[in-house]
Amino acid sequence: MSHNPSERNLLDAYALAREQYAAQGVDTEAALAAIAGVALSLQCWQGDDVLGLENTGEGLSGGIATTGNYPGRARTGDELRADLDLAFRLIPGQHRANLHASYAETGGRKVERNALLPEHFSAWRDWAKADGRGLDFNPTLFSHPLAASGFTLSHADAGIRQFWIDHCIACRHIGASFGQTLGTPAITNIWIPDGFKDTPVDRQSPRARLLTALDEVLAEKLDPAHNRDAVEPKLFGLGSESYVVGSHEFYLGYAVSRQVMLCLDAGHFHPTESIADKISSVLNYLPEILLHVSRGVRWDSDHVVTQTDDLLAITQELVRGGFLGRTHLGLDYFDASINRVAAWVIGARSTLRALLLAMLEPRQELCALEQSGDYTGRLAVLEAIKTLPAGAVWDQFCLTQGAPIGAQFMDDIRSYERTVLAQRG
Ligand code: RNT
Ligand code: ZN
Repeated sequence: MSHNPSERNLLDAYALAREQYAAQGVDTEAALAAIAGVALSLQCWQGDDVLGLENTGEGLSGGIATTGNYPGRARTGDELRADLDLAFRLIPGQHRANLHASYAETGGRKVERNALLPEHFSAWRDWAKADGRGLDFNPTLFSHPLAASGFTLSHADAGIRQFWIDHCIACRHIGASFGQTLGTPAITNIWIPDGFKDTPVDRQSPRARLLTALDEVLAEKLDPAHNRDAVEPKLFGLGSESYVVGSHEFYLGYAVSRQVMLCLDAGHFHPTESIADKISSVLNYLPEILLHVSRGVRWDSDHVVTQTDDLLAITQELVRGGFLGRTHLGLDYFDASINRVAAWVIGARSTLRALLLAMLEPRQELCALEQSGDYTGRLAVLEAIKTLPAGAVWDQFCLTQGAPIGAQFMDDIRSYERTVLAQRG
């Protein structure tokens, strides 16, 4: 059905591209080696519309939402892992998986979130271990009766606050157990939905409570070889339009003063505000950051990531600034209106391609122009390089990694949809 270029043609195209880039002082082989070293963390929650495996009948809450009812949603851990396996096969490179606490597997027994243990994630851990894959983790402070008021770690009730503090502490231990077993630290990221729909009178008390709660969560020092912590700010959510306790300023101050990672989610700011410009700022004060690569359309809609100017601005910053080694890259979107496995594959491939594009810039030439004050020349080069044959280098990357070329991955997705997803009823 698809008309694939022959491998010979791809190799020829790459040889020409390599020469053309070399003429600009760009080493495509170095770029290919660099992109092969980038690990993206794939959000497990794209596979099941953020519903989790607790089977409590709680719908998704917390001011985030999936729309669409494409058939084939994963309903069990095994289904979700099988779907992820396919996605990983269709994405070039070696990548990580990102779990939420709501994906615990407790063998049908109800285990409260404050009592979760590493053993409730043993299937995930064994699965990751078998593939040499890293795991990242997130406490789940939504879709739960004790989050129904819209407040968790900043709740005015000390008992509810304590429940969520204990949940987050349990999650850090689960993250550390992943890191220990898998030999690569888990990034455990705390995002809470807390906020008000309408204008609050007291903006300070919830923030003071959140600060104290976070200090309790993070009190125990864990080996950074096993677990590293991140906090994720947000401007607003559905139902928390007027006030979010964990705002950007709140968490920026928190992260810097406590030296934990800040998680910058591309959808969590004003629609025209880019996280690209924040990276070089916050890295003056923090050793590492976490990014949630996402695509907001008019709001924090968590659309599948595509190769937009917004995405390119982020990847250019990471590469130009030499920040990749200090940045953990997670994908964060959830679309239930298209094939969910394809959603992972498309977003991950676009993110990697955008990174590769940034790696193919003639950095030395651009920096020299800028340093000499030749901003006309800088603009001319930045525009001219947009049509260099980056596609041939990307194809070469896919080829050497045994990943499909172009949209060829849809062949496998369609056959999986017929044989597996369609059977899920
Ligand atoms: C919500 C945050 C958060 C979630 C996931 C499910 O606005 O972006 O990262 O998307 O934890
Ligand atoms: Zn996020």
